[in-house]
Amino acid sequence: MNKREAVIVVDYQNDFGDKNGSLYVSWGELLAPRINEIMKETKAKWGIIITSQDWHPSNHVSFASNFWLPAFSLKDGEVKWPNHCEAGSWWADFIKGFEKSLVDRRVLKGTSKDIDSYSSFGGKEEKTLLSLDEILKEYQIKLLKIVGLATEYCDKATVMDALKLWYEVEIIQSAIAAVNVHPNDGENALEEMRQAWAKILP
Ligand code: VGL
Ligand code: ZN
Repeated sequence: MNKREAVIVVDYQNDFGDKNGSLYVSWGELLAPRINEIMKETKAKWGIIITSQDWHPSNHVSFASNFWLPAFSLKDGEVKWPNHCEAGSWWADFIKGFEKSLVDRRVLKGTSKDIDSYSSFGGKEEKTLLSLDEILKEYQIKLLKIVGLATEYCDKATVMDALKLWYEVEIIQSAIAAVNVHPNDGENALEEMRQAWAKILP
């Protein structure tokens, strides 16, 4: 039998995929058909689909506005972002065209004021408070297919955590996109993931 697999759809949310989103990732909204296709392939093999969502309070530690700093400034070596993905807002909802009816489980992350998590593994399911790792163990999942946004932040952090937890990891290049605050950030992140033994698939 094949290894049980899951698709992790990372932060496929309006703030990253709407042209007026505060952290718009170019082409982000165009990934929906490809992400849907990957989800269907996995479901056909009895795999499961899990989403993560950035879900921040308005006083969140990652927001530049809470330090009276301009967006994208560095503080203690970390990027401070424009306000994004505020819990319950339309901006935190899934991007149009994404087939949310295929989703089995949802985790939310960055939900408390002082804690941020780029990685989906920092997320918890709202009702059960189960972590992503606990959910995956429940289904005996061994192989993860990572899709969603953005390549060099939440995708990379999720891939690195997954590898540390001994999952087999595939990242699907046609189903991710980079913010590119600096021009080659996306490319560099892919190279780092490759060197950490993630499989990069077209
Ligand atoms: C993300 C910046 C801030 C992401 C989340 O989903 O990649 N990037 N919060
Ligand atoms: Zn965030």
